[in-house]
Amino acid sequence: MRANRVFHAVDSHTEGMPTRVITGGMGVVPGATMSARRQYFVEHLDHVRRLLMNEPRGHSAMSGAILQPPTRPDADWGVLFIEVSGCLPMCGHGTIGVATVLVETGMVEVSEPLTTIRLDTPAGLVVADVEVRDGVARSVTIRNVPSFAVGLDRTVEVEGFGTVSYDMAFGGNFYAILGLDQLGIPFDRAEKQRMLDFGLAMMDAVNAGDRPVHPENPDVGGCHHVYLAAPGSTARHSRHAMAIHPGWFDRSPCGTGTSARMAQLHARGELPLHTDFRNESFIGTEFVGRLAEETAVGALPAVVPTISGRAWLTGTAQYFLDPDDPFPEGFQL
Ligand code: PYC
Repeated sequence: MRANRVFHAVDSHTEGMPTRVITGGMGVVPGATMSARRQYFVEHLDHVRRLLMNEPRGHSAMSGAILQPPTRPDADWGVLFIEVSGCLPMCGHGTIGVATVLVETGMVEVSEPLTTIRLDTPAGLVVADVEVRDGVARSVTIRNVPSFAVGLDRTVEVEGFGTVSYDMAFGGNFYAILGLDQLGIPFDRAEKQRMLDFGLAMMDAVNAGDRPVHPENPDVGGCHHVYLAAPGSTARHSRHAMAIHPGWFDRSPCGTGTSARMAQLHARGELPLHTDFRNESFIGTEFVGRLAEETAVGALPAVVPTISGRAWLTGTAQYFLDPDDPFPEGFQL
């Protein structure tokens, strides 16, 4: 065996969606904040993301997180979120996966029945409350970054689909939110290609026009996620397919998407604080969200969401890069 890179990983899934947690082999990414480290990683180290997420080590819907020492004194660990799509500011299913891995591998001090872990993410501090029984993480509730609606009832011309109306909201990433009934596409896995085609065309149209940018962090911008709500979805229980750039669906109910959806429903006056919101993924798994308090981001009214879900460890691995490997950054088909 020859390797000029070795990465240590604990693999997990959160309600069906993988989080490959990189626990060693990365070193400390330069930067005074996790947002600055994310920027540095994107500019200088993105080949590591591609190696770990792309085929043959990953697949077309792969997702992961790189553990780092925190950059702030009130956090236990720093986290960079990586995916086939890029390096996200925040990832809800990834945070639930990271918290579960930290508890079950003993990388944090564990207390039962509740272990609180404070995570330094590029989008800000995220607190994870892990319910622990017999050393096992049974469920995780994260307190996400402030989430807000950017615009309601916007319209955009989407090539091949006509004029579409949507809401834009932020929950750690930006989400275009609309009902599938508007497109006449049934909520059926057999229709997944049509949903993806629409989602990607929608992202292009939004980013060419009303491209969203975070009011307090210009490095966070663009719409790469489209929340397609199933017919019959309500402000208490929503089913959806989440189309993500460059062309895959979240298997989990998407923590940042659930946060954005709750911020949108709150802005519409349909979801009050302290009320359960059940969000179902395309494969039928569920997160339960709640809005803990109102706040503001810049001039925009915002809410602080909590998201509860479960994750399971699926294995440990060391990923090598052989110096003769013809695909040192993997590939996508
Ligand atoms: O859970 O926030 C999330 C997420 C983002 C992209 C995939 N999952």
